[in-house]
Amino acid sequence: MPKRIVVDTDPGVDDALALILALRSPELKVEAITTVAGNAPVEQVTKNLFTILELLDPKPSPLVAKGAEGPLKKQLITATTIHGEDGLGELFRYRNPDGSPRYPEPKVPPDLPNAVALIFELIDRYPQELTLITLGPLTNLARAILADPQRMRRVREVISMGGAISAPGNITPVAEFNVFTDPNAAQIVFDSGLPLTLVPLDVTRKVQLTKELIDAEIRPLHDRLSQFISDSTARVVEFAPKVEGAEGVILHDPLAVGVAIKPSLIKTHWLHVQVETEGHVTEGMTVADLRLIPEERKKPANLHVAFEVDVERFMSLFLERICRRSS
Ligand SMILES: [Ca+2]
Repeated sequence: MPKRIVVDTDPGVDDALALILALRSPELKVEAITTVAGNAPVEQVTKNLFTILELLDPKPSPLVAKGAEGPLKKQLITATTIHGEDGLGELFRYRNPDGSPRYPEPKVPPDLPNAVALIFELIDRYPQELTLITLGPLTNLARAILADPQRMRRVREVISMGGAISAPGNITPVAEFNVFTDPNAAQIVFDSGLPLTLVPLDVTRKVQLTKELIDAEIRPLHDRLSQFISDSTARVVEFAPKVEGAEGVILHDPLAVGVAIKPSLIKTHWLHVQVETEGHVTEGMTVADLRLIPEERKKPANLHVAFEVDVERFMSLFLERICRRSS
């Protein structure tokens, strides 16, 4: 039976690829997608989600809810330098031959439910069955835990893209973007006792969608989705070497979805991890107790942290699902 999934996301160029992967994988049943401010403000990322859903047209269509407008305590910091002004590679630049926009404004329902309310509704409907995959700042999840910790214990598992354990950060020298954006939320989630697998930069940096792969595997498909992938990733592919020191789009969020599909893609360590919520130079740092001392002298572990990834197996899964021809 497929896993019942809620994806909490801030689309986002790599979020879009993660959603395509999730919605095209028979191992998963995406019950709902909830949005959160992160890569761009929540109104924009919600609009981006509907652009993606209109292209994919999944049947049945997942429920959608809109989440937090900003972090619990901080001002919102977006990632538009990487993801473009619209958070999705500046799709407004593209035109059809007749001059009309290639990506017209999607239809966003005016009365979307609240993300936390929808997560609660689904927990009540499917107790002990839901896997929450978080691809953005952990604000919605922290709000849900603060509002009703008992109910949240009925979540089966959480898989979160976030953090940098032994690897450098990507927004500061030590902090990863999702955790840095809302460190207080991340700390609440890490402390909550929920069964959480963290998919940090240590592994996500190893999986990249290069221009060569896009040109060889995706462009030749010549359908609307492959056009979307090559359009939405073009800006990141161009800036990745200069801005991120990467060879292409780093598949942070798709790897978190990959872990839900095939947990054996990663190897994890069971660790005690805390978030720096105050430091001037270390804010948003995920601090893991990696000391070589007896376990009983450390605080109890709270997270399964991915340290190794089978790059080849993930990339072939990713490309196989992404390149499936769509009508
Ligand atoms: Ca994201």
